Amino acid sequence: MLLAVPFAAAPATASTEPLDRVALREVLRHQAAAAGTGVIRLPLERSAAGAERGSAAAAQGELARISGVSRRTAVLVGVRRHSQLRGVAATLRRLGVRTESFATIGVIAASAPSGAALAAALRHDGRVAYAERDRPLRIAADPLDQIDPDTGIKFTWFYDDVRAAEALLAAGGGSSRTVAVIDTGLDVNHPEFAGQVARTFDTATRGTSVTDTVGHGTFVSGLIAALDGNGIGGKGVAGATRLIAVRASLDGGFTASDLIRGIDFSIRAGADVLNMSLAGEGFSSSAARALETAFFNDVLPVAASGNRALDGNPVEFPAAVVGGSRGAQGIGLSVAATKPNGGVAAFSTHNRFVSLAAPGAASAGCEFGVLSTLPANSPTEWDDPRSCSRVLSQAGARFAYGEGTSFSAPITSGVAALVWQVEPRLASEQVAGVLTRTARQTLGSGAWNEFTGAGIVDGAAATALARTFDVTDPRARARARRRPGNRVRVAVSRSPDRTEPGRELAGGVRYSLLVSRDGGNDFSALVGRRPRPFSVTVRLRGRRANVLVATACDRNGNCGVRRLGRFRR
Ligand SMILES: [Ca+2]
Ligand SMILES: [Ca+2]
Repeated sequence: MLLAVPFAAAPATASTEPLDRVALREVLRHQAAAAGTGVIRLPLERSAAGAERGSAAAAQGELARISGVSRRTAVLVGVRRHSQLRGVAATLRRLGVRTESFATIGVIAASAPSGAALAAALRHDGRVAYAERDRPLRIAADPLDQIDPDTGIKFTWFYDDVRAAEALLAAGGGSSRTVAVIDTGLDVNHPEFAGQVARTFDTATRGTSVTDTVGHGTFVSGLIAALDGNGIGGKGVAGATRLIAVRASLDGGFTASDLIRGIDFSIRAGADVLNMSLAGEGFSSSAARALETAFFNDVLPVAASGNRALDGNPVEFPAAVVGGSRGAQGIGLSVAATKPNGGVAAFSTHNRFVSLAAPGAASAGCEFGVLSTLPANSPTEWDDPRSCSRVLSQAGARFAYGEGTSFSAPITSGVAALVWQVEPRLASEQVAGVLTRTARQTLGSGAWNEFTGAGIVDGAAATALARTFDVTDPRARARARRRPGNRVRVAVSRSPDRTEPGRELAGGVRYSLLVSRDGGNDFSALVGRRPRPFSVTVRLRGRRANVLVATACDRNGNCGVRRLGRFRR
């Protein structure tokens, strides 16, 4: 399934440094807990310095294209600061523009009678970080992606391949974590999902009906949560793990705003894993903001790397936003597809953002794949006569094989939920780290490569590591003293890393100093990721209180936080 978002902005978000982000999240979490607030807003100050910097020319080009649209046009507008969201929305409404604000990610979805007036209003508005088109996207599931079930190999080979049984045993049969599947919907009446669906949401109507006429969302969901031992069909890798079914598409086509609405809903609904079995060219700053917001709320995005290796192998999104570069930690996982022999699927998109791999392809031709659930309603894509798949029926329920990185992502999402169950204190990117560290490499020397990433997901090894993973933060130690001339002297002391008995010690403590110039709303790194303690003199700025916070983070990203106080000029 393709998400062809031909946006102009540069794919620059992957360059942000994970440990700074982790430290900042820890500070924001402490703050949110103290204030009793729920969802953490994306720190736009930091985001503006990272994601959008350097794309000014691209942004101007995008505005010029918006300006050239004479009919009704849908645009996504990113503000520089959260406090500006209402004002920018009001400005747009005065122009006759319909607006929908996403307060947590600092984005406004706008629908304007024409592009020209909109572009004119936005071009010189200092509150606007960027504007980008929200184009409709095409359905692009290849009918040849499905296969004939008449093979000699086990229906549920993918389940054994990622050692799901061992992972389920370690997790006690399932996970209390919730996986949100942002897709084409779900057949909630399919017997394989009895009791497995926590919530449903349709991004178009904001209602709860998520009837899946494509089949893709139901298929993806079955790989995670299809019931084992109910006498029909196959089984998902995550056992008794609940789903949030988010329908972002009626026909396999998506827009960036559908995706954002789905991510925003999922974060609010308390999802822990976001499964995105959709991929396409073109980078959306707004979708990147939504995914960064997921990170700050401890939600793990898992995305299909894409199916276009044989079609020019373009870098595809959202996978390239969530996967780290060349095996480094990102905010989530970009998942490639492998065959029963462990080799990578020929169609599996490969690039430096691929994190790891999971089953999602046949041995050869179109005669294999992974088995999952189909909705009762037809015709789905699997019912298309051009598809080489045979649909199986059991007790009125339907099943089929499928191929694609679309199906590797949910297998990974399901195992991620199990890892999280074994060690609930893991942060989202630590769950990702556990999966990549324990992946079984099937290609090359064992090191990361752009085809299978760190290797194939291994549920047994991952849940074993989760039991010994260091989740204890170093105790941050620092002092701040007022100095003449509106200065504060900060001395950061050494923090030996800590862990629990019987666990690994992550070590490698890095020290940072964060500052807020506006009383504690927006924080940025004043000193980042030093390997040794340091002292620094901070000059106070602005009219509002300057808040100083020291952090000490170990190699696993466990951060101790020490608030040094509020200082005014
Ligand atoms: Ca079953
Ligand atoms: Ca530690």
